[in-house]
Amino acid sequence: MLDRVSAKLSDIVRQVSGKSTISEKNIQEAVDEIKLALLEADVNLRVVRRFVNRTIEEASGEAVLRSVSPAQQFIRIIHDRMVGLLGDERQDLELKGPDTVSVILLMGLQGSGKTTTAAKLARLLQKQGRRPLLIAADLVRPAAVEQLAVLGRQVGVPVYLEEGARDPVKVVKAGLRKAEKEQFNTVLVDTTGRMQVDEAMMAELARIRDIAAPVESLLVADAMTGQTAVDVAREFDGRIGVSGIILSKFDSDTRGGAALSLKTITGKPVKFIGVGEKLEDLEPFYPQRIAGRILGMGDVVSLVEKAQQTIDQDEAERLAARMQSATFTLEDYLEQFQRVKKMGSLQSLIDMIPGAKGQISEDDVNEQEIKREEAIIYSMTLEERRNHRIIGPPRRKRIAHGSGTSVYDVNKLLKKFEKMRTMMRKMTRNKKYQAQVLSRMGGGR
Ligand SMILES: Nc1nc2c(ncn2[C@@H]2O[C@H](COP(=O)(O)OP(=O)(O)O)[C@@H](O)[C@H]2O)c(=O)[nH]1
Ligand SMILES: [Mg+2]
Repeated sequence: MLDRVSAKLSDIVRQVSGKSTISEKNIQEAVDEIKLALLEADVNLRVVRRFVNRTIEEASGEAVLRSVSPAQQFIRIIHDRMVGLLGDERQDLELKGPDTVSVILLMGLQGSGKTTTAAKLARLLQKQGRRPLLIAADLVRPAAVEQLAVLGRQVGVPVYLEEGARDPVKVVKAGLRKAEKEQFNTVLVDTTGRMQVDEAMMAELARIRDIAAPVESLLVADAMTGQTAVDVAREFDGRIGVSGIILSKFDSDTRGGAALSLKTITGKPVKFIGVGEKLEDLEPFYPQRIAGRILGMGDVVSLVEKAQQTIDQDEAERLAARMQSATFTLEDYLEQFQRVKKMGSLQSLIDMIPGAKGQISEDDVNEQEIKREEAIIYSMTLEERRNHRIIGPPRRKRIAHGSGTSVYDVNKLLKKFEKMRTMMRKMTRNKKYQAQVLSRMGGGR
């Protein structure tokens, strides 16, 4: 994934990190190298210029040059800018509540991965407790309907299809009626793609959009096509309206041109990435994590962790506020995992909570365990994540089944989570303790 651009940029970061002082000249040199790396990665020229100007502007300030750790400061700026290119905050799907039908329209060029992504996304949403229905509205490619039928079967999501149908708008209408009648609350519409953006495709999509009134119109764009993906996104947005982008084939994209240009050029967030051909290969897109990966933050952990702490300051403060109001939920808990991954070290989670060292064993935070716990929480509905108390035995069984774990694992996680909450509640009664936690999380700086 993004191996080539990452190799270049992490090299630059490593070089900078070895310096004890930084001059305007060093900054200019490093920025020039980054500029080359980005251009080679097929990042849009406008994006590159903006990145360069802003980085120089921020880094040339006296603050950096006079700073006790100029290299760290500078790398933090590069990191922040990179996160900005990728879209800042994670943007999730904006779906309606479970009692109304939310339509998700999937569009894109032929071969971009629409049909596969429709099935992947349906699978993911079902795991989150929604009731998805797939509609086969690509009637141009002969095998497209059959392809979706097979994929639907594989992920266990029903597919609405009409053999030999000619009019996709009719199919979508009928599919929506079925959804209403049978209480499906999330409808994913797979549509026709062409080799290139053309008028017939746009007209058909516009008709489908008008009758389906989607809450999400997602463009599935092939990451490997670089700037073409960006141009395609602009055209679809101009004509149909795009609410978000799914970057498919991210696993094969070594350059990163699309990922790094899309947000700046189109203003549309990347919401998911396709990371393989298998049906579980769809991941939420986390700008911070990808930026970390691109810059090879894992390799320079010792140096960057400090910088990272500053970056995480807002996050830490928000979290601390939640601890104080004792509303720490499984969702927040899940967020901690992302944070741990981002920082590249599991121990850091334990270290952040004073007194946790004896209480939470190393064993509680091994990679395997984290993966399992993540799977378990992903298999919960939002309601369950926000209020774990409602998770009784039948729900535990369902969650265990959905996450491929056992009821024992689910029980274990819930018990551990309760223990953490209790610990936090104790903490919140003690002001000095709080300050200590905050500072360890980087919030006190
Ligand atoms: N490696 C990889 N292949 C993908 C990904 N998404 C889709 N594909 C492959 O891309 C090809 C085209 O996908 P398809 O869903 O039929 O595209 P559509 O024409 O837009 O519906 C298939 O061979 C998929 O397996 C992905 O994220 N990674
Ligand atoms: Mg298709």
